[in-house]
Amino acid sequence: MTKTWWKESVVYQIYPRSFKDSDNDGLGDIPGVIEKLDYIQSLGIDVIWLCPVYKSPNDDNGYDIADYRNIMDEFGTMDDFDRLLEGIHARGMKLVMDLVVNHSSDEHKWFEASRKSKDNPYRDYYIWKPGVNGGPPNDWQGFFGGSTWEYDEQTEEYYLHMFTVKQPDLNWENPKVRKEVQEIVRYWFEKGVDGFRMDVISLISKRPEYAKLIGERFDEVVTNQFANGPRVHEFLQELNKEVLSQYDIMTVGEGPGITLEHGLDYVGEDRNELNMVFHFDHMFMNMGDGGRFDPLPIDFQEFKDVFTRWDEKLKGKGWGSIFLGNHDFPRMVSRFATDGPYREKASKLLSTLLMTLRGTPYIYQGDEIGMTNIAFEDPNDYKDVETLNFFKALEADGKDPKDHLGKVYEIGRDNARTPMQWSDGKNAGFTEGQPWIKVNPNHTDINVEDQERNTESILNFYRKMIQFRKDNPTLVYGDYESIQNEHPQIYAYRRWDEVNEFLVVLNFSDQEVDFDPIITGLELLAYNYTDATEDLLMRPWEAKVFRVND
Ligand code: TEU
Repeated sequence: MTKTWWKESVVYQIYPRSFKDSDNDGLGDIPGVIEKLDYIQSLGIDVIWLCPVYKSPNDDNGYDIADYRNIMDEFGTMDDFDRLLEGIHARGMKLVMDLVVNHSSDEHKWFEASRKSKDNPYRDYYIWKPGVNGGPPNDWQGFFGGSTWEYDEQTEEYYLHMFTVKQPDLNWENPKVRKEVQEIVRYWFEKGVDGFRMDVISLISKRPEYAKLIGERFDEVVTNQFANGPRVHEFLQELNKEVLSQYDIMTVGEGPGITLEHGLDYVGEDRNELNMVFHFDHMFMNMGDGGRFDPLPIDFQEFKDVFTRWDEKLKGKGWGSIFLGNHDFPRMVSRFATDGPYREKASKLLSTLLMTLRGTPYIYQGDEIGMTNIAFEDPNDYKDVETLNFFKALEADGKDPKDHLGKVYEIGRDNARTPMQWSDGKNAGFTEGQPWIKVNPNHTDINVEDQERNTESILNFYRKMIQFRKDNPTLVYGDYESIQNEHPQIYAYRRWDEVNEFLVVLNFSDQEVDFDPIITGLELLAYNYTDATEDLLMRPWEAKVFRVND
């Protein structure tokens, strides 16, 4: 397996809207990120992934781009961006941007031209179809609910939008669109950007039949009908050949619908497509029959198996990404562990998991201090378009969103979008103004300032674990094997190469567990209880990493 910088990197994801507000308009911004670069560097971060900062009407918080070469006014100017990039590079870090090119905003000039007339030169930049029997071209339902087709009176046709009506899908069949994307990517590389996270890149090639929906379960429809279309690999190989391959950069494709079976087609080292993907096997594993807002309990066995299966699949052939949350999902500690009395131990345990699996770890802002989910009592406090559409659908059904808030508490995207908790002061130190979304009241207990002072804090534990990973390349490249895989509370695994062998033992429960790994010569190196000993009587949410010495 070839060794490269992006395999050895630890990535920190910034959702700029909620990170740090420098001008007190209530929205985070680029100068706010600049203020915090020393903090990010102090964690041991190598790469920052910045969610979209381009011009946008913000129907989906920047995932609807109106101009790919300019910065959103609310976030600052291109000068601010240049200073950010300089500041990142000056600290020996790298910057990965978000590339959102499955769709643009309906306020992009291409779309404004496209919708004008059927013979407009930009018509084919998007996907237009005539209606069928007075209705939309087919019965597809989008990611945020409702038809994927919007009727446009000007030309009496429908356009495709897999997300909101303000996010029309680009037509990748059109070579001019692909050329535009190449030029956008080149523009940012020429500026010195170090890579891209590619939004829903698995969706760019549509199945030309636009056939009737093949099933009811949304995740199955995504995998088999919306994602992994017939030309996706051709398009990615072309982008790679024309632009990506000419720079020393990293790419990670966001891949709803990319299952184990497709993974290597995207990231196989012989494929010349992407370096990594974010698959969603663990993120969507608890989706019930009713879809996103019908969550089931987390199945711990399946959780472990997802990591094991992907490691097995990619080993020696491609590279993985390790993440437990981002701006689209609940807080990882609330979701996969516990935000009750053991929250602190549990956060450290998840950090241990992130830093000891094979694949590049991604930390989402705030997880390094153990930020938790939010539960707003008033539906009007929610801001995410996906949640708002869920409310609208309920209302259309004669239901009161208030009676269904439990689902939003469990799975809604705003859980991860409350402002970063810098201090116990006003608005958690995020802004002096009125924050665009309410701050989590628990910032009085959970905040950076407090954890900076405490040597045993979650924050300082992250610093240690990141350093631990860097000191031990075995944890990056070494082999992986799950131990006593069926254990109901413990996730244990070995990582080894010619130089070293490690055993990681994680107790995912509120109970004490007497674990016997049947391995001897264990030397305790990292742990989340200060008074930990070498035994394997694992206390609640206890995490231990041993070196195996014989
Ligand atoms: O997310 C794509 C995606 O798969 C999500 O829409 C996911 O299905 C959903 O959040 C689950 O509830 C990307 C971005 O990360 C997301 O923020 C955008 O809204 C979306 O694409 C559209 O650009």
